Amino acid sequence: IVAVEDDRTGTSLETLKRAIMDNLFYLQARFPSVASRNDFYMALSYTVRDRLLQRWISTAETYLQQGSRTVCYFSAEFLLGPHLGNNLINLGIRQEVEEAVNELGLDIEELLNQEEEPGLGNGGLGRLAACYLDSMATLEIPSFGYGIRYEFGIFDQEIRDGWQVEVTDRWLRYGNPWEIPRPEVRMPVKFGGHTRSYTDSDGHYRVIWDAHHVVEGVAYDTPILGYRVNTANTLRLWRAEAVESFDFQAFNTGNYYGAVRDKITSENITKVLYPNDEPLQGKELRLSQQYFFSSSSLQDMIRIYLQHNPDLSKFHQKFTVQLNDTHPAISVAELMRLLVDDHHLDWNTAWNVTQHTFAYTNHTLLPEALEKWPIALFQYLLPRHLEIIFEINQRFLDQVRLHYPGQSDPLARLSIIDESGERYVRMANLACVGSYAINGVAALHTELLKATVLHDFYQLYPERFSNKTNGVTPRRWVVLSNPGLTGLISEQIGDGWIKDLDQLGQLEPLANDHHFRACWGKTKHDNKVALAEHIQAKTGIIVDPNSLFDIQVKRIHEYKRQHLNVLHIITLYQQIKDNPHLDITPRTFIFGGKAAPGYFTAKLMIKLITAVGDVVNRDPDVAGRLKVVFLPDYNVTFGQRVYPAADLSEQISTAGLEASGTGNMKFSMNGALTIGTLDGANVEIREEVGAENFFLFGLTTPEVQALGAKGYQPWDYIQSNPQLKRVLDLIASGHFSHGDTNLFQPLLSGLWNQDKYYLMADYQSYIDCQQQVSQAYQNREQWLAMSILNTARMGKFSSDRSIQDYCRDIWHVSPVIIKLNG
Ligand code: 26Q
Repeated sequence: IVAVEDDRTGTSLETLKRAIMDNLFYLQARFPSVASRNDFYMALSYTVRDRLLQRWISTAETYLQQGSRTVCYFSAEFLLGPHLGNNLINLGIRQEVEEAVNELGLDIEELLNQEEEPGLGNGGLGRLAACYLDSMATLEIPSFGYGIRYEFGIFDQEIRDGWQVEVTDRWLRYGNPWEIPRPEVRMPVKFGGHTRSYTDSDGHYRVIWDAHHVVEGVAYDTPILGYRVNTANTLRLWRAEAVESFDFQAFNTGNYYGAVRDKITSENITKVLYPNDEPLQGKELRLSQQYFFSSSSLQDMIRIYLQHNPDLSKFHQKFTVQLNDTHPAISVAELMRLLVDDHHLDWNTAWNVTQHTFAYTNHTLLPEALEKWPIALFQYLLPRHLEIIFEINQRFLDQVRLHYPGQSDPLARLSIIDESGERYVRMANLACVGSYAINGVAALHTELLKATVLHDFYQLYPERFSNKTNGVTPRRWVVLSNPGLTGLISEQIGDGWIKDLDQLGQLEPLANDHHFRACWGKTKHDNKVALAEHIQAKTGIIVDPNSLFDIQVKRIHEYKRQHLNVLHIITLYQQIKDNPHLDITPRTFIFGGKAAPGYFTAKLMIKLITAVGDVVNRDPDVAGRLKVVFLPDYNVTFGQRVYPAADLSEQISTAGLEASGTGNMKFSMNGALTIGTLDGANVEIREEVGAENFFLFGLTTPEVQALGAKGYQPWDYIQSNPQLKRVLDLIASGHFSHGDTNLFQPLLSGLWNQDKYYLMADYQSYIDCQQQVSQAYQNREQWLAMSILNTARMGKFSSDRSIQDYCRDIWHVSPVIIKLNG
């Protein structure tokens, strides 16, 4: 007889098999003979979860006892990707579980594929938050993630007739074995109404906020296990529930229908993720979401703090909050409100706490992408916060005036309130004023921040600024997604690199080793074969694994210039049409990415890619030498298939516009070479891998700026480049649109007239550079050496390095080692 603990935490073959069958019976209520694949997935997931919980509980107990300084990562998005495979890797039981599953007559790959990924983010920013949670747990840093439990995550993308169609993401449909609901952890969150003030018996001025309605935040926890450590941190996501208070009932007497309708309105707050990665228009529901999760999280932190510490004036010594962009920036005003109105701290003490609690990460340089909310909306939804923001602003501007006597321009730019037309609250300004640290996400990005969008704040508070170059977790992005490469590397240098990525440097000498190159090439080829099979299964398109896999996967955006990639494809196509016997490096162009549903031009870019593919893939002159594939529904799961199979990584944004990029890092880690501009983290990747192992093209940021300043005329470039003109004309002729000459006009006239993203200026440089890529690929030995060196030199881009930088320079937190209890 096995004890309960052994039974639920043991990892012997027999214990695992028994646990899976127990969970199938007692949690899914199924016999094996009637169980579906999903039932088995659930049974296996609960088996793995049991083995997490022991660590999770020990971690929570240790943090409580030690009262260690803790990081809270506030983010409106956490793009986690599937849990099962990752937890198997981090627990170190992948092998044992695979055996147990086999002996039960099941297939581990099938079970892994059963998981519906939690797509609680749009792209880079949300995925960065997920990598950071993995690294914080692996580095044993006391930390919480705080965010929103969206019932519907990022939409599923289907392609119909070449166009994007959005389908609701019902990820919770069959249950989520990885979350633990905490119905007893509930935070009231107020909205609307009015404020009034009075003076209390001790002569203190007090404000009361009589809200229009209250919503409750209910906690749902997901354990985040580190790699081969006992630390399992918490991601706490909030779900909105209606409160049925006495008032609520009374208010709705005789109006049962109305009461239920109001309940639905409250619960709308956490229904759906906004699928835009830019604040297109200031929507009330979006601000509600931001305030809802900021308030719930801060109240939760104060509750935890007060369990051991009565004195809130030292709150910032126990907690630090990282604001992932301005989406949680309302937290600055909310912490002030909680401290002053609810906990009766005086303003100066509260401001000292607030200002020493928050740190702000900026992720964008586009001025139009800076979040701002109309004053009227604020007044209506968060009347008390507007008062607090006015007060913060007045005191802040008084300080600024001392700095700039008699000058009104810097004041107008620094003010939290934009008064140039309709009045707005500028969230980036609120975040800067309320934070002790401000950072960009790549070296170039931070420099541009200091020089442009946050220049005035840099002048005022230079000591607050620093760079923290992004990173990605090698656990998910190499070990989990690329087991072949992982095995090959570990055979040579051991497995220390998984937690210390700089050790990949030991691979460098092997770049010259003929046998190792061959093994490296074989691994890549195997991954390409697997991707080719997936492509055929999903799209019916047959691609050749011996061709160069040229891949661009990321959100569809004009500034990311997927259409520049298409111009290259059409250029090659035309060369083949001119000379069908042309000796050309066979290529497979693979695209993936979602467009914001309201972003017409991005959707037209998808249609252009699929339309060009339809013609090129079928043209007998091409004879299979070029293939163009748009893979629908790019997400974390698909990313895990695609990075390991790439030869060439497309990182071709207009210089100065991509804050960092993180896909660029995932590709290089897996041995792809990059064709890219000097933008975002590309600059640092090229520095690390060496200019000779990176395909650079295009204008630099200063060149883009200079060209813009002198008056950019795309026409100059088109007129003087017959090849370019032919490419544009071929699209315009309807060649890719069944003769329809109007379809792509919006895209084409954008390029002819303003060409905001300088495609025409960068076209020839890109084409020439691609020609070098094609040549380099012909020299297989040389290509393999470059590929090995790319991986070997990627140590810097582990998110472990990023997190260590944050810990040392900003958070001032240190590891806490967790011992297992019991
Ligand atoms: C804001 C307000 C209203 C609605 C939506 C939004 C919103 C949502 C998501 C605004 C921006 C985002 C996401 C931005 C994002 O993903 N930025 C990327 O962040 C990465 C991580 O730092 C960088 O690598 C990328 O360069 C940057 O584009």
